[in-house]
Amino acid sequence: MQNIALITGINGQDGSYLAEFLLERGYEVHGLLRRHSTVNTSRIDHIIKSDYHKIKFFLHFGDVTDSSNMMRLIAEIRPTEVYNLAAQSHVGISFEVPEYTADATGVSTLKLLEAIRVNGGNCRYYQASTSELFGGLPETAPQSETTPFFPKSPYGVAKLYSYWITVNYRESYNMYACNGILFNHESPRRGENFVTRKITLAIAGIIAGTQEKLSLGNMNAKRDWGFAGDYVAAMWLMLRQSKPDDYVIATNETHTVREFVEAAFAELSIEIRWQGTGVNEKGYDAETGKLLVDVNPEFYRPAEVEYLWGDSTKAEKELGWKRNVDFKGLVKMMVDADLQTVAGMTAEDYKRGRTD
Ligand code: NAP
Ligand code: F7E
Repeated sequence: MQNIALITGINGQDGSYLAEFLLERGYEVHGLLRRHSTVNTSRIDHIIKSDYHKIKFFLHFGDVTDSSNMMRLIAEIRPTEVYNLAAQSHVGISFEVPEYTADATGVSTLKLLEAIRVNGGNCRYYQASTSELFGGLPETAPQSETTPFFPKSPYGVAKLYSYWITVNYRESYNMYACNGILFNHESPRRGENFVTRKITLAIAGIIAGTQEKLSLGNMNAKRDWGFAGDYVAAMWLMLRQSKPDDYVIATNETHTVREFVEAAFAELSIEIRWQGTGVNEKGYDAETGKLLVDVNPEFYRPAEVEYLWGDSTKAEKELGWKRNVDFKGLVKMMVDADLQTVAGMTAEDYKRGRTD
């Protein structure tokens, strides 16, 4: 039987890696794409231009907030697997657009599950749940499938609804529906306003001479950062089990935002010397004394998740999942990619120039 996948959020970071992963495994892949006033398919253009397009890879205009659209697409495509990745996924911005976030990140999950149920309910369903569900209980770390939820943002609260409605449809209608509780995962395709990509893009801009310094918010926040390419494999593995369940996916390691900054500059052999605390904290090039990093309270959030550290023992045991890229490898991959695109050089070129 032909495996047919529908991916919502196909042009997002994870959607693009998942589409590649499934196409390589012989799937027919359908993706939901929102209409924009300018084309925003840069993460999947290489697939659109490949031999897969219109033979194994199909794009459909749609929006997860539109239930009639979901109903029709499920009826027409008849997917064997649905990966629901679409969301207003920025935690900070969810405080600016809380109601829309509730619709797109929360209630839309119900619309998609209902479209699947009404159309027979026999496909396998993956829900993009998140470590932001754990949010506000720092004393309970590392966080696993049994850690209590306490979201701290409109995004986290919307995802909490999505998590429970997925469990509810599994229990009420015997649907094969799973929650992947994924901790932060990054890549060179990460959106430019998430902190890791903001850091690596700023470093490339500083080296290219197009940006003066990097301004950040809370540098004490701790995150468990993995590589998005490793995490899409876990999504697929969740839908291969004899019964549906929920799994934490994480690296089991945590770092502060400040440590990410230090590690990224270290890829260019630049050591950061920190001075001051809070809004007065500044990071200087230890060798030249140039100001490279400062704090702008504009990037603080009304409520903050201070400490995320995942325990993915269950996924490792039951799914056989493991990460391939470690923290240092991830930082290097992102710095190298942005340096090449923005400054047209490699880290080695830069380091050679600095010592010449
Ligand atoms: P992303 O890069 O922001 O991608 C989000 C995708 O959702 C984009 O394709 C976006 O399309 C689409 N989308 C947004 N609103 C939509 C709507 N109303 N209708 C249809 N499509 C819509 O996010 P990501 O990092 O790939 O994350 C994928 C999913 O995993 C998200 O649900 C996110 O919340 C969740 N998650 C992410 C992480 C992480 O660390 N990356 C961790 C845990 C969970 P446009 O381009 O049109 O906006
Ligand atoms: O922030 C701090 C910020 O926006 C990480 C999403 O994929 O992962 C992501 O959510 C930390 C926070 O990711 C800046 O306050 C400091 O503590 O990169 P982020 P996030 O909020 O953890 C989860 C798992 C998801 O599910 C989400 O969809 O970094 N921080 N200074 C900053 N963050 C940003 N964005 N920009 C700053 O200037």
